[in-house]
Amino acid sequence: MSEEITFYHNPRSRAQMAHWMLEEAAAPYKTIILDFEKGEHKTPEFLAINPMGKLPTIVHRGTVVTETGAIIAYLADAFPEAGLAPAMGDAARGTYFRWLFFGAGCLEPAILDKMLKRPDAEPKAAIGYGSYEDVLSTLKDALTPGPYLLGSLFSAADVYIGSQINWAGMFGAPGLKGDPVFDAYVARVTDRPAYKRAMAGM
Ligand SMILES: N[C@@H](CCC(=O)N[C@@H](CS)C(=O)NCC(=O)O)C(=O)O
Repeated sequence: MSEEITFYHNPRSRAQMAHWMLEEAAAPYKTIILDFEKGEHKTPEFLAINPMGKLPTIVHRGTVVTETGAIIAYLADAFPEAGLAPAMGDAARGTYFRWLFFGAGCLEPAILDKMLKRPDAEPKAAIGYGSYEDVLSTLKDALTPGPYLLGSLFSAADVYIGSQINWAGMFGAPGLKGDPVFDAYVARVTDRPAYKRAMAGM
């Protein structure tokens, strides 16, 4: 079984987060770029791998992993020598999972609803992320004093949350760029060599 990961990628997509994580984990991988314009992500061959026809997608040891948060968490566990997740049994793993799932279940839908100018859904109590403002202030508290979501330990959760805060800030989501906590966090995580390698390779 090949140790090399096959990484289905498109640089103008969420796959950038997986790319950064592959670099952080120092994982062996080969990249296959799928061109959205040409519909390469909707071919029968790719749909047989990921029936959603979406990126990122990885295949490792014959196993398909989709969903950006799952890929990031999987890679942290598959390459433990990179030290990107608290060890099994460590209570900090609870905090780590908390922010990983917050990234997928709260931050991402809150950002997308805001950027797509969707009207606030009702009833608030049934909306998993509550409100955009609550999501941002919760994250701001989690990053204070920082420097990372797990305090002094940089983890895969920072790859996921940091990517989203960076991306959403660049595209003008309110409350991010210009905020001292988020600005310092984004500057810190995007200064990492693995981030720079991923962005240079796109
Ligand atoms: N829930 C997925 C979403 C993946 C996703 O929507 N990817 C977009 C690119 S950012 C995509 O592949 N879009 C192509 C399409 O649906 O046609 C995840 O978190 O990875």
